[in-house]
Amino acid sequence: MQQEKLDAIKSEIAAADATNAEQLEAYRMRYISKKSVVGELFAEMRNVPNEEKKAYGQLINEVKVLAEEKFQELIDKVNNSQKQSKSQDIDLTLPPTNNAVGGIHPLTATRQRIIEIFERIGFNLSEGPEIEDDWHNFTALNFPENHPAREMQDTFFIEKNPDIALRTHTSSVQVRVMENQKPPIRTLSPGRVYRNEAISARAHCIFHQVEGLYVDENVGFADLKNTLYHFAKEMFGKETKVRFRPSYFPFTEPSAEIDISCQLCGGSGCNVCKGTGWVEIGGSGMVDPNVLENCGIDSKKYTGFAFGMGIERIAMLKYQIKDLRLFTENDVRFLKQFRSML
Ligand code: 2NL
Repeated sequence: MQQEKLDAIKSEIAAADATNAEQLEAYRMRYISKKSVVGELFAEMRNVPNEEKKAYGQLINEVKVLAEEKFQELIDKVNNSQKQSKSQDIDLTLPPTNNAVGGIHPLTATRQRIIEIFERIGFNLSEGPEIEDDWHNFTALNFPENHPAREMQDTFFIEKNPDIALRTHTSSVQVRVMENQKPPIRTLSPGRVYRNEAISARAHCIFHQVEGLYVDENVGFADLKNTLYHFAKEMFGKETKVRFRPSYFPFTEPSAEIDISCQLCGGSGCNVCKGTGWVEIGGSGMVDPNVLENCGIDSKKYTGFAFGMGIERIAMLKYQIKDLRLFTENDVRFLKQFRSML
């Protein structure tokens, strides 16, 4: 009698089918839930004599496993058929959804353009760590111990080990190049640098620099000037004028700031150039012989020039961007304006 009942339930389960969620639920109510026929079989356990309990338990457990396996099978079946019917629902006459195509970030575009200009005149690229030691960021570059120039570049130090800092310029990369290579060296090092500054429209604690270094026999200030003339005209247009203003850096002697004629007013004076007709794009100079010697290069035989520029600054001048914070805020209204640069 019992066995017949169980067989009947088993064949019912084997024959069960479901094509939608309601039928699935009906199956669950009939074969899985507490009040289902299978549930009832378990409830009947208490009327079974003790000596038969074990055998009965095994039998009804088989039914339970069967019911559950079938349930999973039906769930999979209904899910799959829903997927299929969804894919059949596609209306091919609808206009396509707009695929948002991104653009090149203005800093990336500016960096790439600078690299392109210098690569064409024989500079290669070099990279180095953003976490630097005192030697590569300061000492090799002729910053004397306790010299105020070290404070000039509000450095982020590691509190526990003041020998380690976030690089304040990419000159550290060029120190590494000079330590590891022999002249002639013509290298360009773009990269991220860090200074402990309050963030404003004109300053940020994280920004980007590109530095160039040329070391060989008979490199002179005329080479420096001509290289940067060439760069300014390629980057900003051939009408651009360049002037060098005497300056000071610990690692160059002599040193000069690089100015170009104002892009906005062409030199007649406006609020971008504060009426002077000139805007600064970076600094430069002849590599101090001490720096060459610190890096294992014979300063009697070799001379070199170097320069550094802020990539944000170049991008701001080129695209008339008034606030440095725009580069890092990732406001799409700003970024969208550069979408055509692909
Ligand atoms: C600036 C000024 C400069 C350099 C960077 C340099 C590197 C070595 C040796 C000597 Cl390894 N000099 N770099 C030289 C002069 C100026 O940057 O205003 N940067 C934004």
